[in-house]
Amino acid sequence: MALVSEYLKQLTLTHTGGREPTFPTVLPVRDFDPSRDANRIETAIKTKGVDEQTIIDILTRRSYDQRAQIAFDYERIAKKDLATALKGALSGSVEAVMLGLLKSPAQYDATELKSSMKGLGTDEETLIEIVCSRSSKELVEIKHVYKEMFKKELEKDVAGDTSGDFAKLLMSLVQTQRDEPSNVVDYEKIDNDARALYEAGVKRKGTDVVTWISIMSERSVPHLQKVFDRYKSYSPYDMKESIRKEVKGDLEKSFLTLVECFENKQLYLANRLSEAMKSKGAKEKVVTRIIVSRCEVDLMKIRSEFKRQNGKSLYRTLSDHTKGDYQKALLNLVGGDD
Ligand SMILES: [Ca+2]
Repeated sequence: MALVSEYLKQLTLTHTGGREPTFPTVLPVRDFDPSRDANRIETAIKTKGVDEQTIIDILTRRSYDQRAQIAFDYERIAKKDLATALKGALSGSVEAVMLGLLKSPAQYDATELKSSMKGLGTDEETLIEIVCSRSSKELVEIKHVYKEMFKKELEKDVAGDTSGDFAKLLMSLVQTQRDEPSNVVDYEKIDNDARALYEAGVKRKGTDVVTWISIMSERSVPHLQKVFDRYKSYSPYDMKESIRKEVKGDLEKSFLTLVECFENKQLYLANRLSEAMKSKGAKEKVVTRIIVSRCEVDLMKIRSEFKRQNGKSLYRTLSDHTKGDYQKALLNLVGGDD
């Protein structure tokens, strides 16, 4: 019970200022002293063989705002940039986690998007995960930060790296035209959209993808949840089955990701984590990305969905699938066992 009340207290603290409620596992530490932390990190970096433990314990137990203050003080004290110093001191997966933590969630997502489109070939899986699972508010901020960091429009990079209907869908999502949720339930519009989705797909030969894209990228999430429910009164297949029958490849994956996120985004991310850990050669990048990007957003909810779905906690599963400093860092970010 003590844990529940602690959690509710944290929720109240983070649920302020008209922002979307968050369900973080990483919270600001009390009695925060950025220059003390910066000095401890500098000592840890200079220690022979590097004191990784201290670096991990500090950076995984501060909020992003606090880490930014530490980075600021570090630069003043050590006369060099913290990210550069960490690159020299750490390596591999734990380095990726620590560098990720120096970025805000939007900066981190922007960086992941950029690297998914870098060089030859595109990492469509990452592109789909981020673009299809982030809210409009998150995407607006990601676009802003993307331009700041890379001096290019996210839209332009996405358009240059994808093609066909897949490109059209991603572009519509990146343009963030989604309605805000309304207090008024428009039953006529729900019925019209459900019928339009059916007529554009299962009812006809081929698929009118443009209609699917416009409905799924412009309507609010609560509206779409009701549309997919209504959809079942027109179509013999539910929306996800219809997507599997009508389209293939990256377009199919994107539509499925969207529908899964409309239904329960944290369950989608929990399943991504679970699959990434099951897959041979453990997809560390996926595990790192989800935990780092969501630890101050909704990782607490992802944790409960994970436990509900797998019967085993995220904490225990990570303990079994990772090791060393990387494991320590992830377990700190996950925050506890369920
Ligand atoms: Ca069809």
